Amino acid sequence: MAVVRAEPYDFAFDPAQAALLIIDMQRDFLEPGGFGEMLGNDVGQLRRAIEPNRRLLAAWRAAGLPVIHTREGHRPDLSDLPPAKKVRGGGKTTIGDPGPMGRILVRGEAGHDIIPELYPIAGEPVVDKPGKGAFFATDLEAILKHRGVKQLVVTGVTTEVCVNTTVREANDRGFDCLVLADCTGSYFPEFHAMGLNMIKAQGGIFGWVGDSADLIATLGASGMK
Ligand code: C5J
Repeated sequence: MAVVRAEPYDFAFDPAQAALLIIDMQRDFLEPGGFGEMLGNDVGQLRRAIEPNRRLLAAWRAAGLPVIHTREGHRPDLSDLPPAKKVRGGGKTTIGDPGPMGRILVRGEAGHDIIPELYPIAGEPVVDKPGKGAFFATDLEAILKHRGVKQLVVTGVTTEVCVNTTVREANDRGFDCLVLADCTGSYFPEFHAMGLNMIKAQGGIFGWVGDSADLIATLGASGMK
């Protein structure tokens, strides 16, 4: 057991029971010219999380600990896309329509895939999820259970949407979540801050919030790097 500095109090990190869960670091959300930018969002707000994630992923892989990636998206026939999600926002271009990097949020399309900087390697499961939460309609819980995982280090985008939803789902299932502030991001800085506040409020009602440098130092100090 090692201690990682976090809020609202230090996180008792047990590498034997921990997995890194990287949420939706997909090209359409993060890359200039993608769907996120097409909607008028500043992708720079998300891109600042790439380098901290890249450093953490390298240290985590070097320590030999499990990594799981998620992608938000739908089957090409859109049979798993709720009609309400299809029309939400009332935009001209919605999920499943042709977008700048292929059909928007459709599995197999370029924009749906994970950015090259954090691309999964062999042995790292990729969980394709139709919703915001990574546990809804996926086999994530089974994957974690079979590997004996009880703690999740959670990173990715966006802080207030898919990261927050997943952390809440994980918390209700009995997982301890450490969310890394510098490895998460939102198009809206105020939502990023508030999304993290909501996790760590009331004595860590959904989990802990920390920083990648402290976790990497802990990985190094315990001889796992
Ligand atoms: C995620 C979204 N990944 N903001 N999706 O947060 O729609």
